Amino acid sequence: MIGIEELMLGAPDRDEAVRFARDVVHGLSRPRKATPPKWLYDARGSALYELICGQPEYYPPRIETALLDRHADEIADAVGPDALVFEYGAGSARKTALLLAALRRPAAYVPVDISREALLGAAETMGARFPRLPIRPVVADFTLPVALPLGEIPCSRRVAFFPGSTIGNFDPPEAVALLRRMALDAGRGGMLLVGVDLPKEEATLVAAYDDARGITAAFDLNLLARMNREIGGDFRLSAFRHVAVWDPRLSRVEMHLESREAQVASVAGRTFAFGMGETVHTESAYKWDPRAFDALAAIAGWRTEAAWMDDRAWFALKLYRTG
Ligand code: AVI
Repeated sequence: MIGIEELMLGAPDRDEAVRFARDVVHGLSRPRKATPPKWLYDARGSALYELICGQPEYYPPRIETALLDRHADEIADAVGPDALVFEYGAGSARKTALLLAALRRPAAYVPVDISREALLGAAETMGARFPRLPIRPVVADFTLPVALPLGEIPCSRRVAFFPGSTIGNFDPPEAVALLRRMALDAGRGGMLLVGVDLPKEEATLVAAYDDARGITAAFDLNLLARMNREIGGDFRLSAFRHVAVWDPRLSRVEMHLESREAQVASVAGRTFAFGMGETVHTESAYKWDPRAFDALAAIAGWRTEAAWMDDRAWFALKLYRTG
């Protein structure tokens, strides 16, 4: 395989368990229990997320893929030749193949992901698909500040690709901080192509995060199984249920694990009481009005370049340029 060299930035596995335990203890000690969504994505969580993407209720991947497909030439024209594409949280990188196939002579691909296995799998698939493309996987937690070694790779411009509406999983101040880091990584003349899920009818949104087959419920409950496995938890999974709610005031869908009974559970050497009906907030998925998202991106240093939307205005692909 040509051009795949893995770079390890950040902490090895043991430190990850320490960070997981610290986040869980901190999150379950709050008056309103909540845990950072990134811990949903262990190997099983990532596999379940892939299944979620195939559920009929979970519309974002289908619409985003269709938008990338339909507007590939316009995107390639706007980006120009010899661009380096970097991707925070690359995962399976399926949509990236569409982008790289559309671009003219892409200079390199730099996927960044916390999961070494997922990253190397994606790098191999992409290497087979684009044998002449230099691929530089970086193992790192992109939710923490990481300096990417992008300056060493010759290219005409750097393009951050952030599909899937993953930006919606960050509270607005965190989203600004992340977009700002992408702007710094992209540098002068850099671009950002980002998938943004838009507000819509409540029933559609709730169904997307609580599918009939229960895959999203299994994804959410897997967080408790992960705590049991990795940091000494004793949660009974049957004593909790997955709930998805739409908060129109904050324009976000929230995922919660709700305690079915009054109970006590231990994890990471600490004991926590749960009232009947009490919840742990495990993920938010903000649905951004397109103009409000432009304003958010502007705070982070991005100027609007172009946008593409489906007919129902459910999802947008937005292209920005550094100022
Ligand atoms: C990864 N992220 C964009 C998904 C979303 O839609 O917020 C995660 C997800 N959680 C439940 N379903 C999908």
